[in-house]
Amino acid sequence: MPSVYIRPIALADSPQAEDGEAIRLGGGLVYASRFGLLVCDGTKVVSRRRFGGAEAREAIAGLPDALAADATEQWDNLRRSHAPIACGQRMLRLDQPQLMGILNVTPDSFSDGGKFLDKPDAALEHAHAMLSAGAALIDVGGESTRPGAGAVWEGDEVKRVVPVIENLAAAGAAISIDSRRSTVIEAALAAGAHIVNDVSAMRHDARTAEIVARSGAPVILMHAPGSDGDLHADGDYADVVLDVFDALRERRDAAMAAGIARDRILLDPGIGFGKSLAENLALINALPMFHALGQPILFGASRKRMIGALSNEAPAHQRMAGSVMLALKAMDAGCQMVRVHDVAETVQALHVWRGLRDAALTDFSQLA
Ligand code: PMM
Repeated sequence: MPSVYIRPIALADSPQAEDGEAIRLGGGLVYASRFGLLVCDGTKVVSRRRFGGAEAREAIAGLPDALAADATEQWDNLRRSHAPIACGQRMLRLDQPQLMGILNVTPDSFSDGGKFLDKPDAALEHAHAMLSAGAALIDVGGESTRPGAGAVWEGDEVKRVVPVIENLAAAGAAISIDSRRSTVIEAALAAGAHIVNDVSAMRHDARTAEIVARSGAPVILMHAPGSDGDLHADGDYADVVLDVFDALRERRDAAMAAGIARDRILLDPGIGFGKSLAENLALINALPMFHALGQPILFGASRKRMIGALSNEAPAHQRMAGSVMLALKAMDAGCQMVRVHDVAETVQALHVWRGLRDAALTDFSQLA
């Protein structure tokens, strides 16, 4: 059965820059004016054409019926805006990029492992510093998912994350729990976490979907190729962009089939999880396409290995500039949430980026 994909291939500064051709991507501050329409059968590309925004209906009408319905849905999804997410008293607006600050309470995470384990004061101080610097929410994790990380007993994972979550919740912070274990997720939600961030996209633990559905909490479904123990295994892709797109669509549909409301689901291409440098780069360049899935997009590349690989093997603590660069790339692609370690620096970049976007919207000389 052939499949169809719509990929934005040219971004515009504003709708007036490309009169009648530009659409607003994912309800954010980014516009796209040209698109690629790709039909594939397995690994074979059957047809490809390019079209401007004003020609979308005509381009889609030229497809066989079975594909036209899917393409119409993707076209509508590209322009779908997303309601804010309530996190206790806070509302997370998804019409502009938000920063998620990372707090790993683990012995072995690749960049901050050991800094906050068994040091609750240091962990909380760091979380509060990220909030003061402008993080919209804090992502609390108690298990390292780096390649080859040792397994952690779920009782220990609960003990690591729950006290931190309780404290942050009492302070009114928005919190996500970064875990793939239902017991940990359940304990974290009871302790006051608002959002579930599951790097296995709810494949690791069969109970997770039921718990998320019952709680009504939003869930972030991240792509990783491996199932079970090693999330990084089995990364052999025919085309990494299309394969990750298909996999996220399948997880979105599985979540909805499990009773999770569509407006509770965020998707994440899983940069660095079972992907080579070339595959990560291809995914990052293709980010605007993921709006065609119709869900808010989270992007996380902060301090990841790919930055070291492109910068003379800089160690994790010297990857801030590369991380900010990739965060900006995600903002330019209209991603609604960016997961970062260096909150203050990324907030500054975000503010400057935001200034440019706002100025473009009122720059009528573009019409000249
Ligand atoms: N990366 C890590 C952990 N959790 N969650 C999401 N949704 N997306 C990511 O890219 C992601 C994640 C690994 O990085 P870390 O060790 O710095 O937390």
